[in-house]
Amino acid sequence: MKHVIIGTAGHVDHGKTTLIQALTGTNTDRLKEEQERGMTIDLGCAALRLPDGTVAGIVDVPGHERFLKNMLAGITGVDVVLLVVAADESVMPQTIEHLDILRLLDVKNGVVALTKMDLVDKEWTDAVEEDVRAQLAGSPLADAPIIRVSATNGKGIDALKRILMSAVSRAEARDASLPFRLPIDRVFVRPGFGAVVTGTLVAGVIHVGDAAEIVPQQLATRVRGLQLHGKKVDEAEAGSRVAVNLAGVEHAEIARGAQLSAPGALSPTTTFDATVRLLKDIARPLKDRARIRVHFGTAEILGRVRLLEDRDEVQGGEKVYVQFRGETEFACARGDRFVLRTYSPMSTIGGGVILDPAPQRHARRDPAVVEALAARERGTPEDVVDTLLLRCPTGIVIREIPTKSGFTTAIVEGAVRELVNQNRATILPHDRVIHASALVALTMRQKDTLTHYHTQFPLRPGMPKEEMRAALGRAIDARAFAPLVSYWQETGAIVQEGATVRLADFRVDLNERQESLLKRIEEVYAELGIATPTIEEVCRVVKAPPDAVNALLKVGTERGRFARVADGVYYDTATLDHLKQLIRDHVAEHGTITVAALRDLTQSNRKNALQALEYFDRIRFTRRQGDDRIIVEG
Ligand SMILES: Nc1nc2c(ncn2[C@@H]2O[C@H](COP(=O)(O)OP(=O)(O)O)[C@@H](O)[C@H]2O)c(=O)[nH]1
Ligand SMILES: [Mg+2]
Repeated sequence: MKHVIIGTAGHVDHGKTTLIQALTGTNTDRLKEEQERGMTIDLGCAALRLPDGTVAGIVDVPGHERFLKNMLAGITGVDVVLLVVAADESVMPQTIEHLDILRLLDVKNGVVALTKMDLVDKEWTDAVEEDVRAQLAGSPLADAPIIRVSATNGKGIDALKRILMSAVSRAEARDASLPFRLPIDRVFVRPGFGAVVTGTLVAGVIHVGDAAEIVPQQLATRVRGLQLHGKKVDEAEAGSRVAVNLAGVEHAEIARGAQLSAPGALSPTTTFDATVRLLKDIARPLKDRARIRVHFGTAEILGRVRLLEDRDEVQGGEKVYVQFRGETEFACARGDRFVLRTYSPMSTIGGGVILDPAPQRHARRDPAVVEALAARERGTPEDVVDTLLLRCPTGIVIREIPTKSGFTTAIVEGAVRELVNQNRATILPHDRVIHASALVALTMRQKDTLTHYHTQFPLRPGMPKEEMRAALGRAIDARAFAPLVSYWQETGAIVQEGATVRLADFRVDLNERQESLLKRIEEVYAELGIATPTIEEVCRVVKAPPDAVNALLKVGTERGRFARVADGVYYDTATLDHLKQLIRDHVAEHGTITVAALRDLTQSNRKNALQALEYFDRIRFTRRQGDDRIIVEG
């Protein structure tokens, strides 16, 4: 199912909140102060069930100029805008400012509601509609449908729902294949559950149990619970408004503006390179070093803008490359759109697109810097491959990239090399490459999984590989898994042994009771020698359950005190050494040894002697020649 967010826009008191209530039955003014003042101050949300059964999330924003900062936080992640204009007042200053913001953020899919129809006559309305149409001309909403409604008497509400439905069906689905990312717009604490953050999931899919990170604070956390439109869910997809209950973080450590993301997907930064386009009608040109406010995601960051081209100021309507240097840390990604506002008095002057979220400090007037940014804007092979890798969270075989990217093999190889040099990608064994952020996320999951396993089964030497593959997520097939395991082994994070893996620093640690039990088990084996006992026999003698005996035998084998011959059959090392010596002595005298000879030497039976010799054949100590065996190694 497609997930779409509808956001309101428009001047204060034009009836946005009342219209959302008429559409959904929800009063989005949830704050006491909002209800007392009859005015939206902060973001509110609701769910709209459309005639075709789909449910769209709604974000209701404040229209008042003083709360424009909150409007900007709310408009993030909006797919369809519902611009509300009161028919009795027509276009007002924030109608225009919000339209500017929609243009700067490239929100093109919208519907205009001419509301409060019950207050005006038809002639007046026709004139207002003309006004509105003129205002929309040249904006991304130039062709948006205009619907006449009244929230008071309900006229036009059903028609508006149908128009919204078709806008929702036209909305482009957000990218669920990218690492998840949620700009946080609200943080609160639910007693007994801990911190909850809300926001619009702008990319990816989030699951209960996922490891996550809060950036720029870089707090590691885990998704404890998820709610979508007030209902508990196990997962949520890009384009949903979600409430996320987080484990292991204090709500006081988080605030609006931070982002919740897949581990490693975002890094804290104070600087970005970007394109900026100024609105046509601005009071003053934008000067180099001007102190400004930048709004992206749900954040507002103060900082200075450096003009990178050979100029000291920019006029209205012009487009330039800039470096923004923030006064605080923040999290953003390439491709994020932002709005620029002057420091004081606050007014919206322009906006742009982030081209590099973690650049070096550039010298101004350097044509090479400007050329590099222009190339980034066009989309270099590295950028294209980078984006492709982000969509393959378990990595990709390098030779599959040319067809997926449209670049030649040589260009792809160059781009991969460059990404590896910049630590944005890592080459795995088997000619695979993986995005650095994806590798960080998988490595964290691997570590968590193994740590959990070792805690749960402290006596087992390692986790079966297949079990670990399943624990890492559905998406990891055998082709993706083997190179990762080899990579982790090569980097010293884990050790592979047979069909199991363990953390490199994990050791089976026995307590005193277990140590003494292991010693007693060893004595039982040493005493019986070649006549190896069954597990049941050992259990009877040492008075311990089979689970414990089996686990300790594995530990003993790990430590080199036992050798496993078959399921449930072991020799202790002393017995093996003794048998080897007997065989060596016998062979020294007779040249070979037979089953019967070993049976007599050990005063045992044929079955035991045969089992021992077959074991020695297997470990290539002896080799069979007819009825005889010779020694082949030490
Ligand atoms: N007569 C009439 N009044 C309306 C209508 N819609 C909203 N209002 C009133 O307009 C005022 C502002 O509405 P509100 O929804 O808070 O506007 P917002 O600031 O855009 O959210 C309130 O007093 C509403 O009762 C309508 O369709 N008809
Ligand atoms: Mg309102």
